[in-house]
Amino acid sequence: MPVTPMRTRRWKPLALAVSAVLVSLTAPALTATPAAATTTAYDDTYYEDAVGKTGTALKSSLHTIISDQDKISYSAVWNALKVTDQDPSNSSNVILLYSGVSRSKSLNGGDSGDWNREHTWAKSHGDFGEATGPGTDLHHLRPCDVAVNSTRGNLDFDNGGSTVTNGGGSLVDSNSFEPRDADKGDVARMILYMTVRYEGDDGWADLEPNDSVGNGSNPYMGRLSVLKQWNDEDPPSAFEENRNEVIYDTYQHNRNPFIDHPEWVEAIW
Ligand SMILES: [Ca+2]
Ligand SMILES: [Ca+2]
Repeated sequence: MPVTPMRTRRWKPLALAVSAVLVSLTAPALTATPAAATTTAYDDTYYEDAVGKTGTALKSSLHTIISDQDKISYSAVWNALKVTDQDPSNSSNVILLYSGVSRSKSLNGGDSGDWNREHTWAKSHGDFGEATGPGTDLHHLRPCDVAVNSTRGNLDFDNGGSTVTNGGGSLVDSNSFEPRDADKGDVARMILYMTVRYEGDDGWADLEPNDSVGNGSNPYMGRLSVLKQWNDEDPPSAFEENRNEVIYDTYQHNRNPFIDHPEWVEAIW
């Protein structure tokens, strides 16, 4: 894993540091363990004001911590997604949300067969659009097949429905969308990140989860009880953890706390 120069390295992947030392002591480096082994243990300096808290106190602390960030433009999101969502098995491709398809980075666009920028927190829920802010926040933006993105639309998330065409097992009905199993936890943690990051104190709507579907343009996303289940059923993967790291190191310099600490979902909700 490359060590990228950072603005302020308050968060340090302890396992990475330890493995680097071990590698230096046990040449040849080719025998080093895979990078995936570095994604579980770390030092919690980034979260030091939040550790030990629960409920609204935890949510408030996390809001303060993760609101210290840089932002990128919507046009810059294209190239950022080519880095954050690169296929680990093919550096020419990105992995698409909901379908799991690996597709050429160069097929970004709006035509059939292209991939585009999915707002996992639908931009109409709170009407934040594509201006720099929640509409360009990489923590919830993912490459997605154009047609699958259109099928998801601005639906809330819930279980059930009929099979989405080329959707990797995702389901849809009249008022909700269910991602394929491997993306369920990712979606839950992205949605809950947005609710903590956006609290109505910076000119954008206060985004909040609720247990409804059909939230329309209200700044809510459901269903919370289902998102909590999905967070449990699909824990953070190496892909998801790497994406969090790249956003922190290279782009926004803030983290999704629920990827680092999925247990904080239960601690707050
Ligand atoms: Ca997953
Ligand atoms: Ca909020």
